[in-house]
Amino acid sequence: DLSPAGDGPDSRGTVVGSVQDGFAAALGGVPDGVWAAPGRVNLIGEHTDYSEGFALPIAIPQATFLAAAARDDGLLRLHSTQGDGRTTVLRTEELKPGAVTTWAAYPAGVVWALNESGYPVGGADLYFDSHVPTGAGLSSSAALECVVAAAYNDLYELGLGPVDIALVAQHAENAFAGVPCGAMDQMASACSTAGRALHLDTRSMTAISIPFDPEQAGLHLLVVDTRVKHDLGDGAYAALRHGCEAAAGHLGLGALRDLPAARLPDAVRSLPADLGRLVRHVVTENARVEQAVALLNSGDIAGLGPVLSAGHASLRDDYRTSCPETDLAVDAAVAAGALGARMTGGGFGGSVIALVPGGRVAAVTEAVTTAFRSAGYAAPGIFPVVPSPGARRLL
Ligand code: GAF
Repeated sequence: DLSPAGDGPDSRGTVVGSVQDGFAAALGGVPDGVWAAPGRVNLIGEHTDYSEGFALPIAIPQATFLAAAARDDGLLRLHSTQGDGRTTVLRTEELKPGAVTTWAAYPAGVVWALNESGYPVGGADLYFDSHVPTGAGLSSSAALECVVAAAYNDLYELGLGPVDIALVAQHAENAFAGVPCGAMDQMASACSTAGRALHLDTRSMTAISIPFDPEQAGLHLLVVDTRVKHDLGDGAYAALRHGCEAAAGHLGLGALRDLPAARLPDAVRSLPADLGRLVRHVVTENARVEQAVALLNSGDIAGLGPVLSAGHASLRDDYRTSCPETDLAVDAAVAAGALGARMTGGGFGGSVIALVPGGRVAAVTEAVTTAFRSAGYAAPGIFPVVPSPGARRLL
């Protein structure tokens, strides 16, 4: 189990030293380097990436850190600060989908995916310290995958760019760990830059970074971790993906991305109700990404608020991936002065983001905490995030 080491932003200097020390104690010797890859929140564009649509994520300060050294004997030795104290030892040539069922499937999957994708790589000693909360919808698995891909890229001089790193990481998650996710999380973890959001087109896999500095506009982006653990591998996510693919098939489209907004009412009428509401979410959500991008490009960050709230309503009513805890966090945040709020990530629990004027941060935090207490829910984790850099070498 990789539970979070802390909720606060990482102190880079401290973490680099501690993963070097952890590496020496658990695996022996000195690492060749230290890398980091972040988790993410998605501003808007949820459940669109497997319909070849658009998204607008940012990387968050919470990252997974990795001290790594190449090995020339084909062994892959994996150890995590958040693990059970044991080192997982695998042989790279024996890796195959389904063979690893613990957290180690994500890093081992990347090594397998590199070899599968025509990048011959060998073993390594890998020591992890993850500061991305798990099961919180903040992409802890993408961070784990991307940090391994970034380290291997340097250790084995593969010459991969950030998009290549993201796609290898996604391949690992899809084919090795067996989770049918889209590419948004890995693209956010691999390609983000500080102070910017990533306008993602998941058909062309282009990622254009646009300035996003809420603090300059007197605003804060708060994350509310509802503590309701979500799990993309539990079947509900795959069912949604299949629903979108089936709807596209009914409509004679390659992907829902290709349905123009003007044809939406007819398309919804022609489909069974369960598929129609999925289509309505995807088409309107893609439009909300374009709306949000236009707002950011014109410097109107506050204007994002209503777009976030409209996105949540669509996930709650049409896509049905919210849950009572995320709905309560959104409603309480908005009632206490947030300009807008929505669940972020896969849903069925996980986290909410809220765009909050500086003067209302304390009130929103208090209101959400009180609402959770009154409802008998576990205390949420509430913390601010800023747009942070993607996967990178620290040492
Ligand atoms: C999860 C998936 F991993 C992403 O690919 C994306 O589909 C997201 O849910 C929903 O937008 O994080």
